[in-house]
Amino acid sequence: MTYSLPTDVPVLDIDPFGEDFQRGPDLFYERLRDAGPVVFLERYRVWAMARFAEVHAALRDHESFSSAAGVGLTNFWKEEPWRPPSLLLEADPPEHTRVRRITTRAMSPRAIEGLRPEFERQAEDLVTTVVARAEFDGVTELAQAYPLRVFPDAVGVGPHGRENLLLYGDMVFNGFGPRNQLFEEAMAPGAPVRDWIAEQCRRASLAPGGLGAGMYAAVDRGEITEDEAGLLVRSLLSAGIDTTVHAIAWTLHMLATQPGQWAALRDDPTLARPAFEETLRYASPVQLFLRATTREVRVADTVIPAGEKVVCFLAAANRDPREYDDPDRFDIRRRTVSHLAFGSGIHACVGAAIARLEAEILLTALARHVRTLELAGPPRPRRNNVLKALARLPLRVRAA
Ligand code: 4MI
Repeated sequence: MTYSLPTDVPVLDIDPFGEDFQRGPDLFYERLRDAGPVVFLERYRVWAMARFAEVHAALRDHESFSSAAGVGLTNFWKEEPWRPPSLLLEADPPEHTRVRRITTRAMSPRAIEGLRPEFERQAEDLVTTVVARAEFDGVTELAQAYPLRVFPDAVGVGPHGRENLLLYGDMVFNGFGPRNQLFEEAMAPGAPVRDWIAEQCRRASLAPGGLGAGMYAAVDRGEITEDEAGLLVRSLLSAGIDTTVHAIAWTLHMLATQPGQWAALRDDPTLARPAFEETLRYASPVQLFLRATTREVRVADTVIPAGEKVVCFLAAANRDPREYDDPDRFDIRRRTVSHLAFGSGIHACVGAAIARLEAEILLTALARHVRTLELAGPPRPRRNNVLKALARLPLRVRAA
């Protein structure tokens, strides 16, 4: 079969799911932004936007840019998804609105603030342990250990088998990409992992009072079905671990490699939240998501036809010099008013406040207990189809 390429739009041979790109995306992002407000990626035959203004506008225009065809490369209108679609992430209004309301309510500011005492206890415990060890891996011992303790507890998942959450997260985030080697390797653990997740999503598995039980409370109010509640718990378990793991890992990375930034946080722990926010802008964990056009959509001077997938490069938008002053400078005192790491519009991250609470508490505990923070060896990136991920982050700390 031969395809024609669109005319009047830059056609690029960049592969955002390839090894070169994932090893160092920054120059690719610059090329994508500079090529124009909208480009066409030949290899996957998808459209793409990498500038802040266009990505922001597309995320807010859910009527033109649908999520119901999936937010990965697979177009659910044409191809089979690897798992039943998420009711939240991979849905449009009005279906999305009905279930989004339930998750928003379960994660109200009051409910989240209620998590603080236990989150603080766990942070204190973990930070004391790593400080006593002096050298440790920031990825496994802090960035994974902390969310893996506090988040499943908050959802109401039992203590056993939590390693399955990381294996499942690998499936979810590599599953947004093409069926490349990363995709296949992530899916390899297969049914045992997916069955474990499905089991945790059942009403009987979830501790009373947790976020998971909150989804089933909506069943009892007659708002959703038992199966829908299970899928909403699946969303919590899909979205709630890897994203925060790598956001925290990258915050540690930035602080360990920029001593002035670490010193600023240590001397003023109220910079914990701004430090996390600046990391989200600078090293956005979710690098990209896609939308699908529901009709012909004009972007700048280009008309994208209906039914087309469009890559929204969140991470590139967050480094757009058209939006940010000196965007490649990491500065925790920068007052970032808005970044797109949590998305924007009706699909904006429903768990953002929990991620921020985890980060604030963990970084505050570090600032209190640690005097010096530095690399104890070379960090190792971890390839992933959509996440900016770290495999290893050797750290050395001296106690305060
Ligand atoms: C932004 S990451 C993410 C969000 C939602 C889901 C998975 C990943 C889901 O399954 O709903």
